[in-house]
Amino acid sequence: MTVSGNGWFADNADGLITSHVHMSENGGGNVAQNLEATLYVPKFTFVTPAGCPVTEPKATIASGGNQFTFSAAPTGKLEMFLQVKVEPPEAAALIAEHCVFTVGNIGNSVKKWDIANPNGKPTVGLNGMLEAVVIFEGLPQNNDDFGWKMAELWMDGTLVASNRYGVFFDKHATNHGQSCPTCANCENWFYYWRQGGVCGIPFSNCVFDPLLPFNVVAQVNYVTGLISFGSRAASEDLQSPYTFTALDPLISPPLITVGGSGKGIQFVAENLQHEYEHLYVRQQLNMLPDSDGDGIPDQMEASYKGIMTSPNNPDTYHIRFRWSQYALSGDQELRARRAETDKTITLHPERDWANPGSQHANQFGPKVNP
Ligand SMILES: [Ca+2]
Ligand SMILES: [Ca+2]
Repeated sequence: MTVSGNGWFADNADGLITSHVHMSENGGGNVAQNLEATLYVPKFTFVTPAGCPVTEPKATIASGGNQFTFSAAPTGKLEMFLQVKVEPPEAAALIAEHCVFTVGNIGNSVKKWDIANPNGKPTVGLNGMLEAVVIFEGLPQNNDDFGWKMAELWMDGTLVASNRYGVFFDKHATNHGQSCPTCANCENWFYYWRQGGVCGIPFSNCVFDPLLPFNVVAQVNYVTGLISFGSRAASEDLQSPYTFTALDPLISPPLITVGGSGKGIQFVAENLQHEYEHLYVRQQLNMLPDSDGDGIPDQMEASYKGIMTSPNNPDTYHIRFRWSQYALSGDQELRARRAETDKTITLHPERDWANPGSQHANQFGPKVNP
């Protein structure tokens, strides 16, 4: 006898099923003498989830997926339709009673098996499928509660099949359900990326503001130091980097290129560095003169952040040709955009569980280094 499956059991005419029968060459064992028994050596293969969620991410709602995302409903739900194919298919109905599915917990999200699948007990589907539906209600408290999980099928206490899958949150939904320390109705990316230390969002002096005008990605209040992010602070700037031209022949070089070009968590970090830069030069103004009133003190105009601007021209590189609001502070905005490429904020794409995001099939933002 060759055993090629990953479990076995015997079935006889009286319906007796046992997975603990011992066979020997001369017909011994504990199957009653003179009874016919059929020995099954079933093979179990996960159909959903299937494949590697890291190297072959699939977010399909139909069977075959391996990445699952909480819905955007006020109480977010994550539903998984678990399927294991049994070969030979006729064995599925015989062993279903002996099998149970398990799936990983998702923090404090509430796990509920479908009424047809108490405690993960499978039902028998077409073509030898063992199936179960499990639902998680409510998003978890912590960023690290998302991520890679394992679905398993056990038969009489023995693990017979397993497959990894990923759990994600809807990036722009506001159903994290937790009391955000600064803004309870912030979008999920803001809550979880900050909670999980994914891209440098500070716990103090930083809020999500849903009322920011569409053309304002982020802004800083110079009096309070409060940085406000809008929904688009986690998107990308499709036009950046930008090149500007100084018409003053004394300025070198005449062309300058500034601005980050990151997406997702990297764009958040770039926006943070941009606003931090505005705050920094404003603090210098408390001590230093600023003849042209552009927010860059006179003595910093010559070379600060590797940029030469005129102490007598607030917009040396004519940023106002693109954005008129910077006519009186172009030289400061130029430095803030240069700061976007400082890259002094550490990014953790391996902790980004947003959909779309760094690790999702809907890939957005920096990928995890192999
Ligand atoms: Ca100045
Ligand atoms: Ca200037």
